[in-house]
Amino acid sequence: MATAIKKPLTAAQFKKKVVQHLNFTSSQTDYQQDPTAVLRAVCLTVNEVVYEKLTETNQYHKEHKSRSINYLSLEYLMGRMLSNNLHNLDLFDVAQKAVASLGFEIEDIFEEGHDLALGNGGLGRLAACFLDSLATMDFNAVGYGIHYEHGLFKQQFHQGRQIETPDEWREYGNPWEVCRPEAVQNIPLFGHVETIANTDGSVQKVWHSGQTIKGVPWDVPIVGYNSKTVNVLRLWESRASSHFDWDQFNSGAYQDAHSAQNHAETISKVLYPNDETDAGKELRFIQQYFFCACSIKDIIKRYQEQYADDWSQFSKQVVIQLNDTHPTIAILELMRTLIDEQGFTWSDAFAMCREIFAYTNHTLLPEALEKWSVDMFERVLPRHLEILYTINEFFLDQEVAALWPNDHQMRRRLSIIEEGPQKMVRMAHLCVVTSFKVNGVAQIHSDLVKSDLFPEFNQLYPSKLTNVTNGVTPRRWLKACNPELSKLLDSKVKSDWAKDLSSLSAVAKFADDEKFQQKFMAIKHNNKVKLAEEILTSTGVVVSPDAIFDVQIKRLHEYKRQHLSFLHILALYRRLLADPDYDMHPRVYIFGAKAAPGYYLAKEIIYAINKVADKINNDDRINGKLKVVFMPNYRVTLAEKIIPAADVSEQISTAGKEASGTGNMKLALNGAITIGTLDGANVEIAEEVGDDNIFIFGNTVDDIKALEANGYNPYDYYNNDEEIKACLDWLLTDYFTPGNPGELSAVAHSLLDGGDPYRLLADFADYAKANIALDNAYKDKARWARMAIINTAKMGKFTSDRSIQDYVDNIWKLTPMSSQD
Ligand code: AZC
Repeated sequence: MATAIKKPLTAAQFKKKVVQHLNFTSSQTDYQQDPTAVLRAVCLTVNEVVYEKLTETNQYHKEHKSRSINYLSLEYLMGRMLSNNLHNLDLFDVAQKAVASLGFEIEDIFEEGHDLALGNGGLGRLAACFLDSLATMDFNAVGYGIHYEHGLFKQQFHQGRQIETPDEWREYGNPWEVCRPEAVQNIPLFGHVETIANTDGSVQKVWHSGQTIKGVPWDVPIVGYNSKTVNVLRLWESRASSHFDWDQFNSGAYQDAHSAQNHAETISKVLYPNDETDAGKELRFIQQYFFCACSIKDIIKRYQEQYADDWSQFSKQVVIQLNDTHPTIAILELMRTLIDEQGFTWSDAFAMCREIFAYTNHTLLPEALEKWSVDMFERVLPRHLEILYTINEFFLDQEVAALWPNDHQMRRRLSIIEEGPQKMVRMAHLCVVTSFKVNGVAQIHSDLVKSDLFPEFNQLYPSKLTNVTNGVTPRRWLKACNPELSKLLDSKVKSDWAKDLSSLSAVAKFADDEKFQQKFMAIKHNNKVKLAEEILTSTGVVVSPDAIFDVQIKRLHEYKRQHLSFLHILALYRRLLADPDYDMHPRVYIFGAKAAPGYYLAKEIIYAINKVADKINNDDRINGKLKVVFMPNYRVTLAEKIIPAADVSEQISTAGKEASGTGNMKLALNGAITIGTLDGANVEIAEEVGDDNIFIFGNTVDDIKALEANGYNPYDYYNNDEEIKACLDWLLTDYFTPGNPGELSAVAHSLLDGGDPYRLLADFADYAKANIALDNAYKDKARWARMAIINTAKMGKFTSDRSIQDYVDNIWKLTPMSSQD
């Protein structure tokens, strides 16, 4: 094991500091009944250690002039920070003791914390895992994003329907963030471009902006696990560049005096709750520009503190990763700065950008490939549009024309500007043209990026497109969320598996050891007991921990096919009604998912699941063999409770649609068995655990293509499969919605007249078959235990440390803080 970092505080010292903070920072003497005050004091105590390390980290990188990775992401799904920070600093036991001596359980203190939910789903959570790994591996990294006043909405169910309420994560402040007024930036918007002719015949462009917004940075420290590093996540908040109009206020126009301020502050007000789809709003476009411009200015400021006006080292010092196309405008902003403000020629500026930017693609769904109208671009960022045209001209005339001379079709296809009734800017094209590397997030996805999404770009730039398979941090997703299993693994694995996840393979040799199996499954059972209590509290449904806990947790989307599982639940219910002795091990289906507020069918799927759940959970005829719960407000904190208790992990997207998935990795790491299609990272999980330890079903990418080539017709399945027909017809009756027939018909219609766009009916029969195999496997306790152990043991590949190492080796080329000095 690597030399452990010395514990920074004893329990007695920790307690003393907590009490000091209670007394002197918060003026709280009567805190026995106030866990919130204790939480705050504990966080402030931890921060003392954190900020000292942050200063040392900054110092080190300044002295060593370390190259930095700058991760630009519109989303970060951090979850709660305290437990993770305590584990990473090796202060967990210390804090637990200290808090206990104050009369509190540490878990109750955690429960007082808010999730930092500044993201939607996989992409945002991936960014959070990457920050954890970068700090753990001692790399010089800054995450840049937006300091949303409201993160992802909170979800409640009212009579089965999703209700959204605003997330108030920092209504009363957030102990983890610190404002940095010394790094404020001013960001211009709108206006026009003036062309000035110089005496030497050259021209100069001057952008006269129409408005300026102030960007105020808030830094959230990112603590590495058992490492020297504390990095920062810098989140930009928008404010009016000048304070409200004092004269106007004094003259009595109170509302008008505030209006500029309101407008400016709207930019960082809310996270767009869309997952995968393009929001298509000017505000979203301005959000993107605002945070990119702030970040580029900040990156340059940090560089110039060391190198002043010597730009020769810039591309050696800085690499910028674009997390999806959302931060693409950063490219144009850097071009603009270099040309208009730093006197670069166009070619030098472009060459520099091509050394600095790399882009990660997270989805093949066409609706998620961002496009912005040229008109809007011109209105908001006139100078950037000009620069974009010059890049496009160079790209088409020099590069496309060289490979495909006089091929107008090809020019049209590859152009950054899409011609049509409304001209659009294709952000992904700009990314691919300018970035030096473009990666997909799992092997199958990266292959499809090359073959189906960008085949011509792959021809044009043969080594640009590559793969980096996603990963998850084992600190949060095993050590912190599943303490009992972590202890069991500690007892069998010599090295620190949380930092070297492949060392978990050592437990594979205990997969058949009866005693180990018992311990492993007893821990799973305890976790299920705890989750059953949580389910009772949040849904009122009683579930038995002896049942199979079958989990599907992710954003609600048709391509993820929650409705495939739903349809199968209907089929099981029908079988049980027809034959109360139908042979199946009792199963609890546990869903967690938010639907984008404007996504009609996703919301109908939630409603349908809730209505069917109501009926099934209260039906005495089936002897509790089947239960269905939809846990409200799925978020990182809830995932941390569900994942350790899962027996089965549903990863059932249509092949070719889920870029990677990361929940699949977290669940398998905690000993859940996957039932899944050959999609995303499921393919690699199957490779690691072996075919005997996973239930793969359904059509492959090629099968789906073949089905479609023959003309896919969902009625073929409806008419030929009696069970499918009966279940879909059932949804048209009032069986689940007494007195209101047809209330659940939207789901059925989408699968029939709607054309079943995600080919659910084509996979239904094989899914049902795989479920029977799964049920049989569960009935054999030793077999199931073996499978679960192997899953945990074989997840080494899926640590985000491995992903980060892949990025470092193949894309970023960084060196870690040396472990010697
Ligand atoms: C997600 C992908 O859907 C998921 O498969 C992948 O694991 C994850 O990114 C991380 O790479 N994509 C998104 O969340 N995309 C958007 C636009 O939100």
